[in-house]
Amino acid sequence: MLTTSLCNILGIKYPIIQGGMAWIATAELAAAVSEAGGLGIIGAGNAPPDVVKEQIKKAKSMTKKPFGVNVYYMSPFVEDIIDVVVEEKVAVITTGAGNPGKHISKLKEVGIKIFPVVSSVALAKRLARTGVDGLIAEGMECGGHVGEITTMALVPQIVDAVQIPVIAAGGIFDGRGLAAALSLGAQGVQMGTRFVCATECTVHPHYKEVIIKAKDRDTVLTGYHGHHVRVIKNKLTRAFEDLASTNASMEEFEKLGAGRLRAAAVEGDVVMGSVMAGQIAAMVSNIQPAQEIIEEIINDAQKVLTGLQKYL
Ligand code: TUI
Repeated sequence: MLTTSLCNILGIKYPIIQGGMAWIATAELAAAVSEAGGLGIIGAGNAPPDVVKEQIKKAKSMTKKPFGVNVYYMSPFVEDIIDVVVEEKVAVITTGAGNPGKHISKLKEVGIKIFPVVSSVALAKRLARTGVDGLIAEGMECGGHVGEITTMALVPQIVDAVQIPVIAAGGIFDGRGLAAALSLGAQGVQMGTRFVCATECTVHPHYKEVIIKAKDRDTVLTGYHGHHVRVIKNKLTRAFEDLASTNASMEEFEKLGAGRLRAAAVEGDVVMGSVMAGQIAAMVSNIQPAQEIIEEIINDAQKVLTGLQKYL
């Protein structure tokens, strides 16, 4: 059986975490992933606290297994979201786009585990000192907001820099990816793009179709001043390129980007919406139940790891 320290810390069967994608990772997906033995995550994004509370209650009605919430630190509601996760005593939070340091004692008081996302060694070291339970090392292969370092280079550097469990994210699709992450010293993986195409994911069907059709070079980094977002190429990304060639201001980039993820994920506008996805989108070729995805990955990782022993 493929288990790691992450499974013991979180009380889960398999070391697989589902990415907490804003507008995409709803209670239905989170509950399905947790029911299948992984850790499902509700993406709070910029949602107001009452919506997040309702999502948590819905997930609790669908599974008795642990699940988590991703807290997006750029949200205007971040303080209220922390209050909601504390009230609801969710098992774990992952955090993105900011430093959860000031909330750690409040979260720990009610036994909530904290796994911040990091994309650099300096931030990993800083956050490890605040007493978090583990770190999610996100490589630049990921969809959405990304750093500058690839998963292959980032994970071993962070593993060597901290004493807490590290979860690898970015470019992981199957059992080979899980086995590779474990080989780099990670205690598990986080996957976003593959779970977007889970049957239980409530994202608009057009979003899933675009991921299924994507080929190796179909994602691109858009953004400005070190703020990069990986999305699938479309009319919107070409508009971003045109804007970049005019030396536009940050405000102009923000105006063009506003509301685009919701447009793609909820309305299904995959032409002028922001279809965030990782580079492994090219490997996603069908829609499968979360349980099938997880079992396939675990079985294949076990085969890969046993196969490797022949060469040792
Ligand atoms: O956050 C992400 N990925 C994202 S966020 C997003 S877009 C969005 N749109 C609407 C609503 C909500 C979200 C799409 N993808 N990844 C996690 C991540 N966080 N990667 C890097 C970081 C990060 C960056 C800076 C974490 C901390 C940090 O600074 C902390 C400090 O104190 O310096």
